[in-house]
Amino acid sequence: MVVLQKFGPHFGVPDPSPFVMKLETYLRLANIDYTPVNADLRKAPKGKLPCIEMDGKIIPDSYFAIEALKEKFGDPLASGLTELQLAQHHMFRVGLENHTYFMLFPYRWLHPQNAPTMQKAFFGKMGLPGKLIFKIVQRDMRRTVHGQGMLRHSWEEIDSMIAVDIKALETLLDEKPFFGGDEPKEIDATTFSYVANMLVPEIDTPFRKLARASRPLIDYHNRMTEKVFPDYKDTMII
Ligand SMILES: N[C@@H](CCC(=O)N[C@@H](CS)C(=O)NCC(=O)O)C(=O)O
Repeated sequence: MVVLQKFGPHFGVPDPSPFVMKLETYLRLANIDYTPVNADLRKAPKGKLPCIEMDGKIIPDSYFAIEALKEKFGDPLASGLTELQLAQHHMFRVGLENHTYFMLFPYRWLHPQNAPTMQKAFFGKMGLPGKLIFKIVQRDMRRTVHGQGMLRHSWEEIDSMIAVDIKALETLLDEKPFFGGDEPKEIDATTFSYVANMLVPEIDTPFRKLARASRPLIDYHNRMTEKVFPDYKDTMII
């Protein structure tokens, strides 16, 4: 049995972390039985989630977890794909994870219009200590995103880059039902985790505004939800 260590559902999505949701989507797409548990981040070996527990070992990081799952269960989600497609999917994924992610999460946690929502959702029950912890969390995040480079841009500059990412997603989906083609492939674990995290949470971001104006991305979200997360079908958008 595989155990998925996650943050847990928040804001209508199975997990507000695109990395966790990618891994959970992968497990479901690959038909691997798993048990989700809400984990304590402080106990995570690399200080981040997700992790999986498998064969008595804890494997941190969505990438290494998926590699370990492929080793044990095979790689059904690569079937029918060429080396070129696999390489394109790889670079597409790392683009989302190393660029888009660094706009999605600061827009939630650091943008003045959304920070109070995050504080209330994650630390609201803790009273004054919760407010102080939130300030420390924000300070650490600010350092991370400034070090990565994104926080050196103005919000207006970030908005302009978000619009380009949304347009690129639409272009890459093209007329296909899934990013991987006629059936979902491994890349759809990542793309779905981003599209759902843009569309569903009621957090006011340009991601939400632009994705909600995109019929192709909404239809993709609905298709993936129906196929992979029918337990979240109330998040489907008419
Ligand atoms: N490379 C990691 C990234 C995971 C990651 O960044 N997780 C974030 C949540 S989206 C996290 O645990 N952050 C907690 C922290 O940095 O303190 C993966 O692919 O799993």
